[in-house]
Amino acid sequence: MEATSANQSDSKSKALPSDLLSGEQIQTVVEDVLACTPFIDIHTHLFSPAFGKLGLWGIDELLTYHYLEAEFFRSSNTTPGQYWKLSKRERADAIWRALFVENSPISESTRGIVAVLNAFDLPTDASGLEEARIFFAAQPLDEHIRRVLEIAGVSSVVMTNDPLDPDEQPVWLNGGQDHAQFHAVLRLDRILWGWPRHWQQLASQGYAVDEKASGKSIAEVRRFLADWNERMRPLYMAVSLTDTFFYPDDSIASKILGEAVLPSCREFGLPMSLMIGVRRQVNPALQLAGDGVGKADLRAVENLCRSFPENKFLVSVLSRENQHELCVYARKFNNLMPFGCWWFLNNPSIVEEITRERMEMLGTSFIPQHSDARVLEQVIYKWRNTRRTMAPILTNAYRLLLSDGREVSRKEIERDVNRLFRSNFENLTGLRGG
Ligand code: FIX
Ligand code: ZN
Repeated sequence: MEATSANQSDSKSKALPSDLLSGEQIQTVVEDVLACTPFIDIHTHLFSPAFGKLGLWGIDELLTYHYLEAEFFRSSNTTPGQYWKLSKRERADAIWRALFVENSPISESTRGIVAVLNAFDLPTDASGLEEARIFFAAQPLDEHIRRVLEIAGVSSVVMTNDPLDPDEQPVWLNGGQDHAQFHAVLRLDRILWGWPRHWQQLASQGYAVDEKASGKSIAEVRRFLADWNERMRPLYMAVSLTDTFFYPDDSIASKILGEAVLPSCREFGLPMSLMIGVRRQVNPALQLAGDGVGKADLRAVENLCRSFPENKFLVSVLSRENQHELCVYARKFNNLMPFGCWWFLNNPSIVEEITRERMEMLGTSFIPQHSDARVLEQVIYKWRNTRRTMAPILTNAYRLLLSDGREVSRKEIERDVNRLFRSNFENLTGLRGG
């Protein structure tokens, strides 16, 4: 429902106190408040410098992002087999040629690259690749991180940290990281749905667990979580789950989730993030780009929220068809916080649809977006798109409020934007000054 100009003129007739806004003024103020409010990026795959090569940045990483690889294979005769034999630089060259030279970069992901190059005043036309390489190679990382987050309007990012990742583990076992703009999350995919392949890793670290997660296994998993909570100081625990995920069922994942993970979350005061709806490796030849989406049975979320009222759940669902249900469940359970337009949903047309619906049903009691950035500079275009999409949605909401008979002030808009992109998450995690 769009606010019409007729009722906006009401405000013109009577002189408004200085802090109250006319219908015309609302858009400019909304855009300004969105631009001035530093966001907390609650889910990324970025790493602070302490993690060395795990942290991806620069033009070759931007071009070989799995979103672009998926698009590359649609616009090139190169087979995945041939592509994976190429070096990172050769892959980037191939993607640049196919998506930025031989075709117009009008998809959300290709436009993103153009926006990043433009943010650094680098050429965005077909000849721009070499100059971009020279520019990024010359950037001192710490300063570059600070600058990129500043351009993106992001005060801090939340990482995705896997305690069983052989590249990450040594960093945490040797003191971890304390970068003020990078926060940790305890990601539990390998322990929950990856148990059959990974329980031995826990056993080799001295935790008395077994394949069936029987005997002392649950208590030992809790001991493992306590050790890593101490080591990582995570803001929440997290897992991604397929479209076939259900709770409760007789799977080991269901058992560990209900008997170990959620009790430990309660003990440490941590929310549990569930990202539901991926269909893993529908086309394995594409590797990271090979995952798909499926509609999930969200009664699993209903059962979890009802069965564990003391637990806080941060939930994002991948299927467009699950969005309305998630909103309705959030109206039933205040321990459920919907967040983000995840992965294949992170396209302006779909973000707009989901965000309008959430605002109509939940007001400002949800977290509209996360970037899911895998390469540092991606935060620049992903948050630019989010602000661009949010502005007309918020403007319309306030204009409707005005036409329904209530004045709107800049202070209220600042409070609401702060809640959507900061305090909802801060209150959920206890993060301060993030
Ligand atoms: O599970 C996840 O956290 C997903 O976001 C990733 O696995 C996925 O590959 C991705 O990058 C989505 O944007
Ligand atoms: Zn992710």
